[in-house]
Amino acid sequence: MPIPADLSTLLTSKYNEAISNNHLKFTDSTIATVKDDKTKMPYYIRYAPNLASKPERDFETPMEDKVDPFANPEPELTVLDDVNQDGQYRLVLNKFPLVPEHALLVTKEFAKQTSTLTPSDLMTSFNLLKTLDDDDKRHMVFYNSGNASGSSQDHKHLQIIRLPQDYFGLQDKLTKDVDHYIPNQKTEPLQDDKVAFANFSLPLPDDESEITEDVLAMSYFSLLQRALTFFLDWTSENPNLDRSYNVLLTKKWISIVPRSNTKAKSMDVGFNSTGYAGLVLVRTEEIFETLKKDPSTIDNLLLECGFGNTTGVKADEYDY
Ligand code: B4P
Repeated sequence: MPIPADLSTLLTSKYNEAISNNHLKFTDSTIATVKDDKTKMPYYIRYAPNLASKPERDFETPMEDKVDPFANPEPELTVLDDVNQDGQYRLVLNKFPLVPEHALLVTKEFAKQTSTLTPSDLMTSFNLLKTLDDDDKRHMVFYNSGNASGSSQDHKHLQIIRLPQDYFGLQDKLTKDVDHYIPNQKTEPLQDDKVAFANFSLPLPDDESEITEDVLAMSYFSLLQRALTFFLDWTSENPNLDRSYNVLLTKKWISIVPRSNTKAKSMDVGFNSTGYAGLVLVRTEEIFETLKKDPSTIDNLLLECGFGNTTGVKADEYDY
C-alpha cells in the first residue's frame, strides 16, 4: 500500500497538536551559517543551550533494562501506525525535536539499531522523502548505527528531518551533475577530497521511477562495504573498535560515513549523521562562538569522530 499522499498535512497537524498538548518538547536554538574557506564546506551551526543539561548517553545500563520508547510509542506522537499497511513500520514524531516535524521511522517488531538496513527500510525511507518533498521543502533521512555513530536508542529507527532552505551541502556538491552508478572493483564511490574525514556518496538515478529497492540496496551495500573496511582489524591494534557508521539519504543521493567516536576529544562536541551533512549541534555559547570565529575547526572535529579521508586510495589498500 502506498504512503498516504497527504502525509505532509497529517504530519503538520499531528505535530501542532502534540505541541499544544505538551506531548513533545521542542527545544529552541539559534543558527549561524558559516563556511570553511579551506574545504569550502558550508555549515549550519545550531546552538541549543537548553540541551546542555540533557543527560549524557547511557552506555552503562544493559539494553534489557532500558525502557524502549519505540516498543509502544505514544499515540499522541504516532503519525502513521502502519506506514506501508504491511505491519513493518510506524512513523512517530520525535519527542525532543530541534527542528519542527522531525519524525522517526520505527520498526514495529524490535530490531537492533546495529542491524544493516534492509531493502524495505531503504525503499520506505525513499517513499517518505518522495511524499514529503515539494518545491519548497527538502528532507533528509538518516540512520545512526553503532555506539560511535551518535545513536542513543537501541530499537531500529531512521530519522527524517527537513533540510534548511537553500541548503547545498557536501553531498549535494559532490553528486551534482554525476550520473548514477554502482561502484565495483574498478570504480570507487564519490568522496569529497577537501574535507579531512572519509565520506562515501553516490548519486541516485535522476528518473525517480528507476529508484527501486534493488537500486537503493545495491547503492547502500556498495557504500557500506567501503565503510566497513575501516573496522577490519588486521593488526589487532584497535580491538575495541565497533562497527559504527552514519547513513544519509535524500531523493538525489545516498551517503555513508564510518565513525570512530560519538564525541570529539579536543572539544566537547558530538555528532550524529547530521554533522556529516554540515548540520552541527552545539550546547554552549563558548563553543558556538569558537566555531563561528574559526569554522575550519569543525573539519578537524568531524575527523576526530570519523576516519581519515581515503580519496585516491583503493578500498583494499587503506592503511589505518
Ligand atoms: P538516536 O539515533 O538514537 O540519537 P540522536 O539522533 O543523536 O538523538 P539523541 O536523543 O541522542 O539526541 P541529541 O542530544 O544528540 O535517535 C533517537 C531519537 O529518538 C532522537 O531523535 C530522540 O530525540 C528520539 N526519542 C527519544 N525518546 C523518544 C520518545 N519517547 N518518543 C519519540 N522519540 C524519542 O540531540 C537532540 C535532538 O536533536 C535529537 O532529536 C537529534 O536527532 C536532534 N539533532 C541533533 N543534531 C541536530 C542538528 N544538527 N540539526 C537538527 N537536529 C539535530
